[in-house]
Amino acid sequence: MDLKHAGWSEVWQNQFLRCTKENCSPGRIICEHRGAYTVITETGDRLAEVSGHFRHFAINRSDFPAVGDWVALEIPDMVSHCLIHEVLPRFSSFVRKSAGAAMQEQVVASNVDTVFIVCGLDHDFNSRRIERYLTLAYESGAEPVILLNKADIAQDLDLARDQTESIAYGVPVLAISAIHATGLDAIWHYLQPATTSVLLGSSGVGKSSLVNALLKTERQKTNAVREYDSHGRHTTTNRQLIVLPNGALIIDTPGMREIQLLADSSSLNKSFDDISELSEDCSFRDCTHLVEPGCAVLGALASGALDQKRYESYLKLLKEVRHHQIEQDIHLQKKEKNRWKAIHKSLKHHPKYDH
Ligand SMILES: Nc1nc2c(ncn2[C@@H]2O[C@H](COP(=O)(O)OP(=O)(O)OP(=O)(O)O)[C@@H](O)[C@H]2O)c(=O)[nH]1
Ligand SMILES: [Mg+2]
Ligand SMILES: [Zn+2]
Repeated sequence: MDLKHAGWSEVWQNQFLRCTKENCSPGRIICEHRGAYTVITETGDRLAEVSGHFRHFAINRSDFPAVGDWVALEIPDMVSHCLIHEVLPRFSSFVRKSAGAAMQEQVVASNVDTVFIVCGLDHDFNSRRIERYLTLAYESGAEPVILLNKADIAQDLDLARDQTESIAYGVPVLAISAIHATGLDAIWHYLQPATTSVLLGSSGVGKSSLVNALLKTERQKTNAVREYDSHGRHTTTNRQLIVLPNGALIIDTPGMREIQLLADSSSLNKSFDDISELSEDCSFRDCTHLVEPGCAVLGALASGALDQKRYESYLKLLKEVRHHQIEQDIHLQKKEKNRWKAIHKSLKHHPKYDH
């Protein structure tokens, strides 16, 4: 396959030329299995694993390949697994905290141009969740677009659209119906050949249905949601990069149960543009907007200009951002301590320092 169809460009070519390992070819991760990956290469789709050297030097989970990554890999012959030696630097990545583990970041999708935040206009609709996804989308470096799916069964489509637009400044909000294939033209605008996008959202919002509508085939498995609360059944179980007929690439993902914020305050300020603008008028530069006199945010809250629920949501996410910052600092301190330990140990074995 010509890798241009998978998004390969001169920029990637230059990155690839920097790889030190010899006899490597470029490839793009299109699917992640337990410990193995499907990779698009010039000679077709191949199964690959990371090399022993790679595994040895990987520190975080996020160092491992993720769907969307470009990698340098060794293709031994036509039957054996390929060996991944390097992941080319990502220009954008959507990262979440993996369940359970402390400070383990998991890359959900990388090198994406557009993040589609998909909501279902059934019982799934939730402004607070959109704010959370938006913050993560800003953090990823990709452009967010909000898709309000299931417009065909929406009780009040205009209200949902207004509510969404009021919390997502300047972010495109598109109402669609995946199963009736309506509103898709507006989506195609973002799906240019060789660009990559990712579908994110809770289980059951219709991400796989949308992929099928774009492909005009039932390629992805879909499943009915629970009637009383519209919760999905976690039908899609792994992330997959799919090539659309026009040459655009789209990543279908499993619905996420909970997403914790791994973001810094600048991404939060982007998704809460209104609050960040207000805070410029606070009397204190480091105002927490909780109790301070002369706080413009509290002022707007009192006058009704700022919605109480949005304010609460902001505080909640801010707390998570701070928590993440502290965890990261501890992580860095630990890493630094280990580095010095290793240096001391090697110095001990150095003849000059032998006592
Ligand atoms: N009424 C209506 N139902 C839809 C629409 N899009 C999807 N659905 C239904 O919603 C259910 C869930 O759709 P999926 O595509 O499986 O959802 P998903 O987001 O991929 O879910 P996971 O793979 O579990 O994360 C299915 O029964 C779909 O038929 C739509 O536009 N309108
Ligand atoms: Mg799915
Ligand atoms: Zn304030």
